[in-house]
Amino acid sequence: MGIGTDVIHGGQHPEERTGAVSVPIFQTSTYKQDAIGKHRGYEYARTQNPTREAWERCVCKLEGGTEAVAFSSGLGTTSAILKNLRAGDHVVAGDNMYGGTYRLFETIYRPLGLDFSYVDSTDPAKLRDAMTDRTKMVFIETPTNPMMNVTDIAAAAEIARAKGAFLVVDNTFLTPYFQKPLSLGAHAVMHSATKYLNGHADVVGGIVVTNDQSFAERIRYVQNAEGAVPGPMDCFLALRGVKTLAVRMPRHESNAKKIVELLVSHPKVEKVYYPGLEDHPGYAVARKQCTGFGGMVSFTLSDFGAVQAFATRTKIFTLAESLGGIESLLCHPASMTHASVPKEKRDAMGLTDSLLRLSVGIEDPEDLVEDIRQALSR
Ligand code: P1T
Repeated sequence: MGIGTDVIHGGQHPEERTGAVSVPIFQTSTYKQDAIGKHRGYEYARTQNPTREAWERCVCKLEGGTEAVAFSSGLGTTSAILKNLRAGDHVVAGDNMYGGTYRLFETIYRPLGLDFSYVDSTDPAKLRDAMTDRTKMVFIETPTNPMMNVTDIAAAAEIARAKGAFLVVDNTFLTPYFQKPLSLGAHAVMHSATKYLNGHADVVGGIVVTNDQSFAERIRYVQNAEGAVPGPMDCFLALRGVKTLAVRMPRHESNAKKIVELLVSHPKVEKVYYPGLEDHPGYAVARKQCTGFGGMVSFTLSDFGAVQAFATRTKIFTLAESLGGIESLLCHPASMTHASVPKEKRDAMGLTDSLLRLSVGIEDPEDLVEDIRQALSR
């Protein structure tokens, strides 16, 4: 089946008793057991919930894995993934990723004994050099938030596997509509489902998909033992949201391309970061491993003053954290999503105070282009 069919039907079937076409919201914390030791596969809702199972099965199908495990946020998912490691283990991570992921690594897991190295993973040689005998995991975003750096997933998988390490790819920006990391050799792919998967800016959630049996068993165990599970209502909303993924993603992308066209030709814009631009350093790799470039665009203006002014002038693009929803958002990463990354580190990767990030929504493209044009011109 194609992905346009799988987003709607993947892992779902009409409900047994009534034939309800939409998966019901099983809003219950527990289940009646027929006798001691005799239940119907459902004991307690942290452990099993039919709405959550449908959400997991659907995303599992989309990413082409064997098991998907849902959590109450993207960071909750990353945290559960790290629970596969032990004190003393080493993780090689990309030098640019969501600021909250960096904060989780540095302020929660480093004090617990995990060691992290951050490298420019767009260069396979640098990735290879960072691997040590203690490296158990390679963790990358591609494209990255917000610098849009592209890592060759197949090359990263080969490097990780050669050392017996696990490759985790955060696929939040492109979704399986445009990129399928498991098919390129990653062991696990994760999402902030808060973003494109749900797509409507009304749920916080996360999910990881794998085709590695022992990882699947461990992460399912962590889900129940630690308990950062999504509620049935959120799973229902995410399941409803993902049904339109195959309609939304091409529109996000075509709208983004129109904005990029304007930005690259505008005299007030200094630099545009979008992997679909032929002069983007990751263009060739993106062409090879993705079927599209997505709806995220970053760019710089002359200085922080210009950025501040721009952020107050847009009428459709709303200044807010988050991304991947149907509505267009504007973010200043240095003070918002990446404020927890030290300034020297931010500046070194180009994440300066002059950088803005756009999550291009699915509104009418003419309106979006006009909004950016008028905000730049005043
Ligand atoms: O917010 P949460 O659902 O916990 O997901 C964290 C996360 C993980 N990975 C990526 C690539 C992300 O972008 C995020 C969250 N990002 C934002 C809130 C943001 O505005 O960038």
